[in-house]
Amino acid sequence: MTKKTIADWQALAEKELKRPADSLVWNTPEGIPVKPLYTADDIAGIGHLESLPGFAPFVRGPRATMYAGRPWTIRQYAGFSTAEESNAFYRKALAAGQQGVSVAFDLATHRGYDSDHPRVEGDVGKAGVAIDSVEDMKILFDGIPLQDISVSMTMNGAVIPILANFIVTGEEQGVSRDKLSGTIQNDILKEFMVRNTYIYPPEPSMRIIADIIEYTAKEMPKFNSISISGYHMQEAGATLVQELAFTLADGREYVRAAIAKGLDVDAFAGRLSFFFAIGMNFFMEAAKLRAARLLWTRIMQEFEPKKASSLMLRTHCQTSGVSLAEQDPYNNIVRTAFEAMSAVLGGTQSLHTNSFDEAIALPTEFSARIARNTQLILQHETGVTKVVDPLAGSYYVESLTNEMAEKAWALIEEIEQLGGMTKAVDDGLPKRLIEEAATRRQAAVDRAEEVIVGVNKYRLENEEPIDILQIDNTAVRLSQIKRIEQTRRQRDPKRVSETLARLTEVAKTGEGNILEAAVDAARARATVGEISDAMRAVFGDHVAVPEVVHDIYGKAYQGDPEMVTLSTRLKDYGKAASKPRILIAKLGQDGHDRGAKVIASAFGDIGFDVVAGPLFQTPEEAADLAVANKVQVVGMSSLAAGHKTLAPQLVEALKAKGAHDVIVVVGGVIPRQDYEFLLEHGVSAVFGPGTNVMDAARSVLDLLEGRLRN
Ligand code: 2CP
Repeated sequence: MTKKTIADWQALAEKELKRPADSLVWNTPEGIPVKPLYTADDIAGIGHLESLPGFAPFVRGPRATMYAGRPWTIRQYAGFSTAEESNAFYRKALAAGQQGVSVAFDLATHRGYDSDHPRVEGDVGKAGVAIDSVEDMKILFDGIPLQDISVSMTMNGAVIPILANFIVTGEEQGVSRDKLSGTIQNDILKEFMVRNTYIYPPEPSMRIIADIIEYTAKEMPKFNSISISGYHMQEAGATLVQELAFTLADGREYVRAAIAKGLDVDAFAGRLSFFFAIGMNFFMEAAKLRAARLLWTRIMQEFEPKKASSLMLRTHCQTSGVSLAEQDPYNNIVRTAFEAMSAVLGGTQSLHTNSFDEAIALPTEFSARIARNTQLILQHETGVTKVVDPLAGSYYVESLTNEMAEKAWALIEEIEQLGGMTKAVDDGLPKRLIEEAATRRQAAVDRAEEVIVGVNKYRLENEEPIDILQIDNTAVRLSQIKRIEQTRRQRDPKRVSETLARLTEVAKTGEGNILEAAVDAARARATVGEISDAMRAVFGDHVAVPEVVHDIYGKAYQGDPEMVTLSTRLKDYGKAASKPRILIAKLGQDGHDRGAKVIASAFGDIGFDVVAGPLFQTPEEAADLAVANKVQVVGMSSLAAGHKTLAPQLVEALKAKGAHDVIVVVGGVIPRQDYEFLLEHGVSAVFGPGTNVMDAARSVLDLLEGRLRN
């Protein structure tokens, strides 16, 4: 048989297609043209192909035997309501095959407020467990032996009081801190970019991180001091290249901060860990993890470490939340299973698989079981653990690994030109690029150019609502307040104020370690809020200026008849009344602002006058802003389950200020079960997950025109 060439293949392909083979190229949001065929030519000359697992640059995995020696850790992120309820959930999960604990804290805790603080009324116990002091933390880990089970804690803003409480909980369980294993997220740069659960400004926040790295390097050798996270970037709309580049650039910045503090790179680098999202682009996600290891080794070589482990990227992964849909929710089980497989083929060390109801609410015990079992089935039934890095040598995956690495490296270099990630974050470039990507993607989904089964194609006519977990935040708040009061009664007030004063002093002078001082305060039973305030007194609060990108959504719809009709209607309305003005409001401690930003940007392009409100407002403050800006509509975006408390309060606050005619609409993660409640409490429309932005804009305009007619 004669050897066939690419030209032969192309000719045959075009005969089959009856059009050019190039028309099959898929241009991904990363700017990578994915061809229909990859061959040996595509991997010729790629440097990493000869590498082996366990050796730098670790493309094929950080351990020599990978899952054949020890499978990844099944580490499901969970937490809700009170410490008692979350503890019971963890114990059941561990008994059913989960291998590590991962704590989700509520937003009040994240932002350094005790449960009795007036700003957090809608947030207590909602998106995670409420922790106010060591007393709560002890209950959270009751019966969970901290010398055996590793614990991950997703905490960034209030990282000091939470880690201090964990250390003291260990002590009081009889486990000294050198035996504690686990991870603290402690990644503040991405908070300023996307996740928004910061407290202090960037500079003192970076100092806190360096102090934690110093303390854990000296005192907690089994503990990972940081989980440098790209997850939230992808959730906020970043492309995979952006996620990869910005995460590694963040990592480089933390290494520099620790070295600037006088630490030897080998003293801490082996305990830096990472965290990535795994979305639906199956092969590209696996390639991303391989490229991440390659590039991290390259970055770390600059610091000339002596230990091989200092060059090694170890990572946790979580399947993508944003890829889940409210519509036809059992599809989410399938999505998650594919994403999990991709994470595993990419060589993750630890994995969380989302539950199918997570587009709507926190998982129920039933959905959490399916999510956990997805991983157990992968580990025990599919055979994927038996062979190290089975994708190695694939023309496509190796080529993708190389291309992802090259593209991400170019972006990392751009960040360097700006002076590193702290400066780039300050300048706002990464945030802007991510928001542009998010808006572009929303337009692609709204236009069904990107298909989501059950949402913009193959949609069910009737959806049966599924059972969801509802948290009674008022009850949780009252029980937390009771325990805070009890703790305050039982502690020695002099010891509390002395330890807090010492913490403030360390924060002010820069002499001593902040975490060490906070551990003393936690031992004395100072609360999370008090420890946070002791530092707030010196560092102040970070206040972000809301900015919105323009002309992305509008461009995608340029000339589209749907857009033309809507814009004309808006102009006509403007002539009859005034240009429709909408305030996009974020209330409570919910910092998830992708939805709000995309809506603000798209509504602006469609023709609304948009006021983008700041984060973390009380209903009262949002109503003031609405009145001051003379808006006709307030669009409240809620992604953290506070809507049943906060939306009615917003409606009442507007009325109290005489703004009876302002229309309130609510969008975001709102379960269908809550629609009636919201409508009964003065909300005019609810836009749940998967809402097409053009449809939402039309509905708002319908409401405005209705008001005009009445
Ligand atoms: C691993 N080990 C092995 C092998 N593989 N030993 C022999 N042969 C092998 N093949 C060893 C490791 O060296 C390690 O020991 C121990 O087994 C545990 O393995 P590991 O790979 O370190 O796993 P891990 O303990 O589970 O740690 C994984 C991570 C850690 C990634 C390093 O940082 C982690 O667990 N991260 C989780 C982060 C997380 O859950 N985040 C939640 C995000 P040594 O330690 O002695 O070396 S919540 C997300 C939400 C959305 C949010 O943020 O808002």
